Amino acid sequence: MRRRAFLGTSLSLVAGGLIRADPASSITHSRNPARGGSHAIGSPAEPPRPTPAQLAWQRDELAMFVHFGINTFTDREWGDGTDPPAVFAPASLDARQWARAARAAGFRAMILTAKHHDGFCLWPSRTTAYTVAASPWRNGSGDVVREFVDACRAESLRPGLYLSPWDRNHPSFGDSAQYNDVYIGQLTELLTSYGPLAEVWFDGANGEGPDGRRQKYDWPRIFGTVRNLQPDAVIFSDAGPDVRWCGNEDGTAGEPCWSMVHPGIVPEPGVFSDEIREHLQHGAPDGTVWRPAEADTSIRRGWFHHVADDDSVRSVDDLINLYFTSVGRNSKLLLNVPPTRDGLLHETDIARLAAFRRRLDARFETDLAAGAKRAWRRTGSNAAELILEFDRPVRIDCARIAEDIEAGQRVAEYALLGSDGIAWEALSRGTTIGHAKLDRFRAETVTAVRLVITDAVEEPLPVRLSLFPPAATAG
Ligand code: FUL
Repeated sequence: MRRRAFLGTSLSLVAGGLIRADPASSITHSRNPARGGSHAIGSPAEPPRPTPAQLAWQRDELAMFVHFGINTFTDREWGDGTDPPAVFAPASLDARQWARAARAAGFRAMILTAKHHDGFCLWPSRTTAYTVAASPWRNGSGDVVREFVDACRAESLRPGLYLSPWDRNHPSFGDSAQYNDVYIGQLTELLTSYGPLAEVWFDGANGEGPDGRRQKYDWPRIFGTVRNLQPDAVIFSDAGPDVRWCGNEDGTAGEPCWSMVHPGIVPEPGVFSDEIREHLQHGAPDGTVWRPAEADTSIRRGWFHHVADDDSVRSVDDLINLYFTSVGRNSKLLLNVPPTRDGLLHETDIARLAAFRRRLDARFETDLAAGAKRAWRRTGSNAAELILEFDRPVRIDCARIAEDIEAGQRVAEYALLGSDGIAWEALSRGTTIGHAKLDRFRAETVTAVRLVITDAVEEPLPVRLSLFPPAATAG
């Protein structure tokens, strides 16, 4: 459901604004201090490294997206901003139920659509009358954002908020300077009233305002406002500056998936081209900033809950595949699970999430590599190998490989080989590793395993390798 400007050229960022904070470009570069490491030919002079906030973001691995708002009640995906607040009437909204389901399924963060493209604010914003305060819910004294962040904290989830730049209700939308002030006002309310946020999510979808007016967003000011008010939050958008979109809404990161990018290729959110899509998917081995990819998708066909989709919630197999193509490709999975009109997650979705967790736990329960004898050796300036020897034959069909990304992402090509004591055979081959690379392969019984790194952008450092036996139910 993305609608984006499809442009081949870079746009210059809009200047001016009330709160003149760091421009995005200086934010981008100053937050990537170089630390240690020798440089292989072709690598940047100061190789990018993750900030503590980016590290925490990636280590979450799973975040739940919560699309909820006017559309939930009108059975739409994109409201046009004309639906009356009176339709917003969840009978039994319980954000704690969302958070409990997320936590039980192993999610570590949760992101709520505080405002979607229809402009309806789930908190009582002072910038517009189009909010929950004008709805019958809790007699107009409710605040979904408050209940959401409280529920996240009660369940030890890190809260994040989505604030759609595109606003189909606000009369100033399309009058760029005026709407930028409104948007900064909304952002400021969200960033100052609800405690620490882990992530602020900026959508790239952007249609026209009244009479076809095009809004020019002041991205430097928007990103600067987040940096000033929530310095520990990561900022997500197509263009970062901290976390980038993976380039599709299927929950599928690219192969390779570098955490480094060239910031000039993705100039600002909502600008799209084939080149940009490729870059978002793959990043670049010589990218100059650290900007890992987030893979977002929905557990249902739509982002919002529709009764018609109740029978087509993703299967456990499908969710497991998603995990392998996102977390398992050095990305993070942001899985949308939309509440119903009651304000509760649907029982089917909850059951599916619980089954997903059971399957994941079973899949990764027994790390057979834990008991193996290990040897790591460098075999060249950008090559190395890890050898694992078992004291008895083991049957394996899945590997988790991990680099210590605090020291950057280095490996560019590898092969995983297994030996039955007589001959070596390839189990899997890959390119990048990063935070996690998950490989599934035909089950083999082996007495030794070699991870052979044949290319790296910096001197390869020891990697972690875990090996798993075939699960009772394949996953
Ligand atoms: C898109 C939006 O248009 C969808 O409605 C949804 O919010 C998705 C996450 O991003 O760009």
